Amino acid sequence: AKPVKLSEYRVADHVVKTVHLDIVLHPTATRVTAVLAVEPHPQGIAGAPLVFDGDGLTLAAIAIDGRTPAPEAYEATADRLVIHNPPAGPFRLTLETVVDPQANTQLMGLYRSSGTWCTQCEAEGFRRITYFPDRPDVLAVYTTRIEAEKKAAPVLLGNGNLVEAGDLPHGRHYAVWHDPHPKPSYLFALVGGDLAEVSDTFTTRSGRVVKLGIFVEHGKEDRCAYAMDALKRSMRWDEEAFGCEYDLDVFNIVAVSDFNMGAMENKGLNIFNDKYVLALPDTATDQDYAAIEAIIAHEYFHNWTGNRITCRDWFQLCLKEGLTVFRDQEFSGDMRSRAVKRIADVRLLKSHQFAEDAGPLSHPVRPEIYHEINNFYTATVYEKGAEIIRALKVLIGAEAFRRGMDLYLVRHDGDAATVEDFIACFAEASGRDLTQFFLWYRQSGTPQVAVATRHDPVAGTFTVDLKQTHLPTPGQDVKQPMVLPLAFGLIGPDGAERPLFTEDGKAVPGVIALDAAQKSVTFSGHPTRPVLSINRGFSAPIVLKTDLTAADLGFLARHDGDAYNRWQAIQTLATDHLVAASRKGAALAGGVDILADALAAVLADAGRDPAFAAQALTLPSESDIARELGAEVDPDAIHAARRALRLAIRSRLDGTLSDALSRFATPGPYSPDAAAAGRRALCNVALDLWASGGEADRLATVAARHRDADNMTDRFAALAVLAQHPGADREAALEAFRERYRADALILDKWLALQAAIPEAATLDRVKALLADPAFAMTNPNRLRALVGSFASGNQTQFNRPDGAGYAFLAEVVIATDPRNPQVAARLLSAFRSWRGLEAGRRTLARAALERVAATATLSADVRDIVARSLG
Ligand code: HT7
Ligand code: ZN
Repeated sequence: AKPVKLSEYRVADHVVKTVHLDIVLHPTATRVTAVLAVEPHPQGIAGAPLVFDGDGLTLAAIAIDGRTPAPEAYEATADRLVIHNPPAGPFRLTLETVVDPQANTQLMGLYRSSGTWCTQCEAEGFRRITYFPDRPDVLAVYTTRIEAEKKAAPVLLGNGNLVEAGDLPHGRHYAVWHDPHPKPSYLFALVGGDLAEVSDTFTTRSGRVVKLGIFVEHGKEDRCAYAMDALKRSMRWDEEAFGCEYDLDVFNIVAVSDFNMGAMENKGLNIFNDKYVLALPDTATDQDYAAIEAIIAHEYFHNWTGNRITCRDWFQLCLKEGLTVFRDQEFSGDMRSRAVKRIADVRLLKSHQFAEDAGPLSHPVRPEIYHEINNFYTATVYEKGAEIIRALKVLIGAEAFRRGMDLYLVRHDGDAATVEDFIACFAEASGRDLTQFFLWYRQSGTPQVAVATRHDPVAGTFTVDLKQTHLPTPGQDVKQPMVLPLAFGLIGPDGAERPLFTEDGKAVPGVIALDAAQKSVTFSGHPTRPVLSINRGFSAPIVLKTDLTAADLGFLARHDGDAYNRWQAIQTLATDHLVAASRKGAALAGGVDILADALAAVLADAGRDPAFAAQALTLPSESDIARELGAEVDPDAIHAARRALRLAIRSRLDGTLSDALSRFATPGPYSPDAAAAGRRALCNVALDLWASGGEADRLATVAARHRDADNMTDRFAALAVLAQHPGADREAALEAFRERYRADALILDKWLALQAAIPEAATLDRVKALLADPAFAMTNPNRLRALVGSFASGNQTQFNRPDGAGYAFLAEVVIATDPRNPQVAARLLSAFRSWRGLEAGRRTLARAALERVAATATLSADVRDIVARSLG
C-alpha cells in the first residue's frame, strides 16, 4: 500500500457533524446502524465523491436522506464506501453493517474480551464498526443507543452522559448515551457485559458532581480502591496544576483482560488493560501500584490534551501523547519523590527510546511518512515527545511555560491541532523565536554533546567548551545544530555551589542554551577548579560525554546539589567500568573502588531517601551497556562483566548490605505509599546484591523471605533473586508461587516473565515448554508480552544466543501471531531493533531470522513495515 505523507495532508471533502448509532449487540452478528449528518467541507473539493473508510466491513443497507440509492450510485468494498455523486449540500446518510465481535482477534474495533463486548478505535478501529471518515480531524457529536440481552450484558456503557435506559421484551434492554463534546471517531467507545461496578463521586472546583465508576469482573471489586483513589487525585491535580476541569457528569473506567496496549482515553469511558487497574497488596508490586497511578492519570489527562484538543492527523500524535506523558510524569513527581521519578523516567527513556533512535526504527518525534500508524505508538513519540516539552520548559522558564500552556488550552479548545499550533503558543508566551527549537520534532536520532573544561588558576576563569554532533539516521544523513537547554552548576572543592558570573562579572542563569555546533562559555571568580555538573535533571535528552574524571564523578556523587546528577555520576562510573570490562575483561577495567565508595556513601545516607539509594544501587542494565558499546556487541561478555562488578561491589559493601536489610525493613502492614515503597525497593536491591554469589545459606534466607512475605513486592523480589540461581530452591519457589496464584492470570504473567528472563542456556527450552502451560494463552496480549516479550527484550544473553535459536524462536512466534493480532506481532518483532550493533556471528543469524519473517507469504501491514525498516 502507498505510504501516508504529512506533506500530502488535505482536509476531508465530506465531514460528519452528528452521529446516531444504534448497536444491537450479538456475539457473532452485531448490527450497527449509523445515521450520519454529512456535509461537504467548505475547503474540500466541490463535487468530489464521498469516500469513507472501512476495514473488513460488509454493507447491509444504505440510504441517502431516507432513500436507497441505485446500486451504480455507490460502491461498497470491505475497506471503502464511495458515493459517486453525493448531494451538494448537507444530507443524512444511513448505513447498516453487521460485524462479528467474537471473530475479532485483532482487538481493534468491536470485540469480545472474556464475554464482554468492548471497543478499541484508536487509531483506525472505528472503520471496523461502520464506514466513516475515520481520521482525527472530523469531529462529530455522538449519540449511541446500545441494545443487548440483559442477562449477557446487564451493563451498557457509552461515551458522555446516560440519557435513557429501559427494558425491552424477550429479556432485552437498551441504553442511550449522548456525548455533547464533538470528537473524532477514534475516541468512540462502548462496553456491554456482566460487570461489577465500584462507584464514587468527585466534585469539580466549579461544583459539578461527577459520578465515577470502575467496572471489573465480578469478584474483583476489592482490587479497585487504589485506581479510584488515583483517579480522584488526578482530577484534583489537573485542576490545580493546569486549570483543567472535568466536563461531563460521568467518568467511567472499564477493565478488560484482552487489550493491545495499556489503556485508552475514550471520552468519558476509558477502557483499560486490567493489569493497570487491579491491585491489592497480595497481588500487585509497588511498581504495579506506581504504574496504575501513572496510567490512570495519563488517560484522565487526555481529556484535555487529546480529547478537547485533538490531533489534526496522526503525524501529530506526539501533540497528545508527548504532552500527556509529560503531564503524567509531573503528576507522579508531585505524588512521589520527584528525583526518583525523574531517574526512573530517564532510565526508561534511555533503555527504550535511545535504543530505538540508535537503530533502523529511528524516526522523528513528528514523523513525516508512515506505512502503518499503529507502529508509531513508540517510545520516540511518547517519551521523547515528553522530554522535548520538558526541555522547552527549561529553555523558556516555568512562568512562560505556564502562560504558553494556558494559551494553548484556551486557543485550541475544540480544535484538531498541529505541533506548530502548540509551539506557536509558547513562542507567543515567551516572546522567543522557537524555529530552531522545532528541529526537536523534525530531526531523528539522539544529539551527542561533548563537554571539555579548562581552568586558568591565574586568571581565575573556568571555561566550558561544548560541541554537538548528530549521527545519520534513516532518511536523515545531514542535520542542523539544535537548541539544547543544558541546566548546570559549578561546585567548589568544599562541595558548595559556586555563584555563576561571566568574565565581565555579570550573573548568569544556570542554563546554557547550546544552539550552535560549538560554543564556549567562560566563568570568572574561580581561583580553584570547580567541578562541572551539567545536564542537571537530564534537562536535554542527549548523549553526554564529559571530561570528568572518575574522581570528579565520585565527588559529584557525594556533593552535587542536583539529585538526578548525583545518580548520573554513579551510573557513569559504573557504565565506564562495564564498557571497558565488556571489551577487555574485568581485570583491566578500573574505577571499582571509587564506585564502591560512592555507593557506600549513598547507603550511609540512605535514610534521607531510600528510593534514591535503591536507584543508585541498581547498575546499568545489560542492554544499557550494549547501547553504550554501539557496535560489535557480545551480550555474554556484557553479562560476565556486570556479574563480576556486582560481586566486586558486594565484597566491598557486604556488611552494609545486610545492615540495610534490617535498617530499612518496613514496619507495620503493607501500604503502597511512596515512602514505604522506597524502603522496600532499597531492601530488595540490597537483598539481590547480598545474595549475588549464590551461597546456599544466603539463598535459604532469600527463600524464607519469599515464603514469609506479607505482600507481593517482597514476595516477588525474593523470587526474582532466587530465579537467578539454579537449584532446588528456585524450582520449589517457582512451583509454590504458581500453585498459590493458580487462578490469577495477571500474577502468573509475573511468573512467566521471570522465567523467560533467566540468563541460562536452558531458558529457551523452558520458554518453549511454557507455551504449552495452561497459564499461557497465545491469544492474550498480556500473556504473549509476559513470556515472549520478556524473553526477547529482557534476556540479552538468551535472546542473543550465539546459535541464533533465540532469534529463530521469536521469528516463529511473530509469524504465528501475525494473522491473529498484527499489532502485537509487530511489537514483539521490534525486539530486533538493535541487531545491527551485534558482533558478526549474531548479526548474520539475526538478519536470517528477519529475512525469514520478510519471506512469509501473507504478512500484515504492521509486521511488513517493521521487518522492512529493520532490514532497510
Ligand atoms: N491513546 C492510546 C493509544 C492506544 C492504542 C493505539 C493503537 C492501538 C491500540 C491502542 N490502545 C491504546 C493510549 C494512550 O497512549 O493513552
Ligand atoms: Zn496517551
